[in-house]
Amino acid sequence: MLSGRIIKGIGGFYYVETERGIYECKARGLFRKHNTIPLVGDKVLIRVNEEDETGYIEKIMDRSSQLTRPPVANITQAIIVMSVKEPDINFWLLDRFLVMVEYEKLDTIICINKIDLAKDEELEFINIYSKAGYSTIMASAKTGDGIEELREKLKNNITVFAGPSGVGKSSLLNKIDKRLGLKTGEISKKTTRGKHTTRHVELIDIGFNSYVLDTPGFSSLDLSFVEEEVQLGSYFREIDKYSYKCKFSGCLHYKEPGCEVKKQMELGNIDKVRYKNYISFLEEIRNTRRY
Ligand SMILES: Nc1nc2c(ncn2[C@@H]2O[C@H](COP(=O)(O)OP(=O)(O)OP(=O)(O)O)[C@@H](O)[C@H]2O)c(=O)[nH]1
Ligand SMILES: [Mg+2]
Ligand SMILES: [Zn+2]
Repeated sequence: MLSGRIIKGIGGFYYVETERGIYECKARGLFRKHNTIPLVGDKVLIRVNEEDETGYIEKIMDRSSQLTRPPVANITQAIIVMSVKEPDINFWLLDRFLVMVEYEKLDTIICINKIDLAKDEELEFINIYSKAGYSTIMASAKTGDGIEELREKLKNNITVFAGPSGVGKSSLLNKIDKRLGLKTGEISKKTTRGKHTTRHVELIDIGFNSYVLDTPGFSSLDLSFVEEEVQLGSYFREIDKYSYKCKFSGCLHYKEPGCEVKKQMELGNIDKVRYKNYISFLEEIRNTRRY
């Protein structure tokens, strides 16, 4: 048997990269029975049919991580891409992405693209996120700003690029590795939204022991994976940092007295918009739990 990694899945076929090349493989019925479906990113063992050079996936190795959206395994790092303009940055969505990657315990980088379209003072918001404890990169696929920094971060990682449609995920990847030639799209002049140019999930080998995953943009993100309201605060780094000083353990930083998080917000150490989004997500989780 030959070991490899699933880099793409289309219509029931899996493309497995091995030291002998890429094999088109089918999964055995066995997996469906046990409720494990092979995912892009999976390390697998395949049996190759020498006659037609196709293969069967015989075994899926244990996963170090598993995302549902996009469906992919063994990711080590997420780069959340937002554009500063065209489309305008959406903080509500950014904060939702951050909740997801914190939940998945992935290393996270916030990448703000299209800085060529903005004035310096329009980029100051990023301090909120670096102060909260996130790595940030300001980039432009057009001018090449930030590209070297991104390239450096990708080394020895399997990195997913996630973010809304039209923010420039594929454009950034094309700039990082000139050989990729990923399809990129126009922004609709009317809505300044992207038109979902990238349609499937594919892991791309860019050398240096690194893979990148270009993903189709999405405009919403369900938070139903957060099971308990009380967990939510731990997915906001700056809220998590102060919550140990709240008067009540299990404080939701909502209306409780003696709440350190609210105090730090008043002092300006926690951003008001981030806090507002926290409260809005908290209410959402609370309302979907009430049957
Ligand atoms: N001005 C400017 N335009 C950019 C930049 N990066 C990308 N664009 C443009 O933005 C549009 C969308 O870029 P894509 O790379 O297709 O965006 P995407 O995030 O991959 O979109 P989906 O695949 O639909 O999710 C294209 O017209 C790009 O030329 C940038 O840094 N500056
Ligand atoms: Mg794309
Ligand atoms: Zn509190």
